[in-house]
Amino acid sequence: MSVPLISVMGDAGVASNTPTPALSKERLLELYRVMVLTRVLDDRAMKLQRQGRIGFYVPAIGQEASHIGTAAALEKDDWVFPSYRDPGIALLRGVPVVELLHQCYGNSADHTLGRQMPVHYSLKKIRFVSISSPIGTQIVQAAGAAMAMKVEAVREKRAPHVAITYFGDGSTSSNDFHTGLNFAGVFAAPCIFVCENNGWAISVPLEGQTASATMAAKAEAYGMPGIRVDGNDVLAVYAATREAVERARAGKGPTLIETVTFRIGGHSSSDDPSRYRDPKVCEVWKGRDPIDRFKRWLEGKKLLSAAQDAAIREQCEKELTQAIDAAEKVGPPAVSTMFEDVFAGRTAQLDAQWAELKDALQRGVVAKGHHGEFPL
Ligand SMILES: Cc1ncc(C[n+]2csc(CCOP(=O)(O)OP(=O)(O)O)c2C)c(N)n1
Ligand SMILES: [Mg+2]
Repeated sequence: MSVPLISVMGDAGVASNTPTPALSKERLLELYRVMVLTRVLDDRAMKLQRQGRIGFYVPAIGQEASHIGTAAALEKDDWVFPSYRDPGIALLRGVPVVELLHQCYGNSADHTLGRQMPVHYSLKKIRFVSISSPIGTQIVQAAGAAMAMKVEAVREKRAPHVAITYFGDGSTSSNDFHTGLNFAGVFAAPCIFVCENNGWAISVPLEGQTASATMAAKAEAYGMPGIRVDGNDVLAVYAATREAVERARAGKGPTLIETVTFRIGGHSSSDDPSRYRDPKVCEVWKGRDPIDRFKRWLEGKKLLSAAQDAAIREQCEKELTQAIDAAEKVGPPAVSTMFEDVFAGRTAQLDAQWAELKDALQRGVVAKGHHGEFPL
C-alpha cells in the first residue's frame, strides 16, 4: 500500500501539494521562535551533559517541525501524551525553559523532585502527561484518555477535547501501539497518533524494525486514515494535524500521522551514532533542516528579515543562559522528600525506610563505588 507524502513548502526535492495553512504572521513567527528555542535548548543541554552538569539528555535536533507543527494544531484544553523527544511542545504551550531545566537538574524546583530521569517532564498545568521511558506506554494512555474525553463530551453535549500522542518508528513494534490504535479505532476515540519516523530506533534501522513500506500504512489495519507528511515541513505537519483534529472533534475518530524526519544527533547523550550510521546520511538531512527551510520560506514571503532572525536567535541564547544560571542556583530536594507524597499517606514501610536513612546519614555512611554515572 503506498501513501503519498504531503508537503507545503515544496523545497528539498519534495513537490508542494497542500495549500498553505491560514496562519497569522504572529503565529508563524511564534512557531519559528519556538523551533529556534528548542534547538538552542538541545544544543546547550547536550553541552551541560558533556560537562557533567546534568546526567542525561535526549536531543530532538532535526525533529523540531515534526513535534512543534503538530502541537500547534491543538487547542489548549487538548491533552498531550509525548515521547521523550518533544520538548518544543512544552515551550509552545508557554512553559518557561527554566522549568524544563529544573527537571533536568532534578533540583527542588523540579515538579518530580528529582525522582525522574532528566527530560521526563510532567507538566500538569499544560496537560502534558509525564513522559514514559518504556516505549509505547503513552499510546495506550492517550487512547484511554481520548475514550474518556468522548464520554465526557457526550455527557456535556459538546465537541470533545482531543488527545495527541507521539512515538517513534521503532515504537510501532510495541504491543502498546497495536492495543492503542485498535481501541481508538473501535471506539472512534478523538485521538491523534503521531509517529515521528526518524529512520532509527537507537541503532536499529527502520527496515530492521518493520516490513511495512510506510508507518502510515499501518493505520489501514485499525480502520483509521493514515497520513504521511514531510516531517521537516512545519506547515505541512500543521495542515495534516489540523485535519485530524477536525475529524476527531466531529466524532469521526482517530488518525495516524507519520511525520517523515531524521534524528540528526545521537539517540541520547549515552549514544554514539557513528558506531552504526554513515555520517554522510546526516549531511543529506542537514540540507533539509526544518528550521532553515522555514526561515527561507518566511524570508521569501517577506515575513522575516535577517535582523529579526538575528534578534530571535540572540534572545533564545540569552533565555537559555539565564535559565541555566537560575536552575543551578536552586539546590537539590531535601532527602526527606523521597518519602513524601509517594502514597496518599505515609505507610509503615516508608516510615521505617526514612528512619533507616536518617540513621545512616547521621552516622555519615555514604555509598561506595558509585560516581553518579548514568548507565543507559
Ligand atoms: C519497552 C521498551 N523496550 C526497549 C526500550 C529501550 N529503548 C529506548 S528508546 C528505544 C528506541 C525507540 O525508537 P523509536 O520508537 O523509533 O523512537 P526514537 O528514539 O527514534 O525517537 C528503545 C528500543 C524501552 N525504553 N522500552
Ligand atoms: Mg525512531
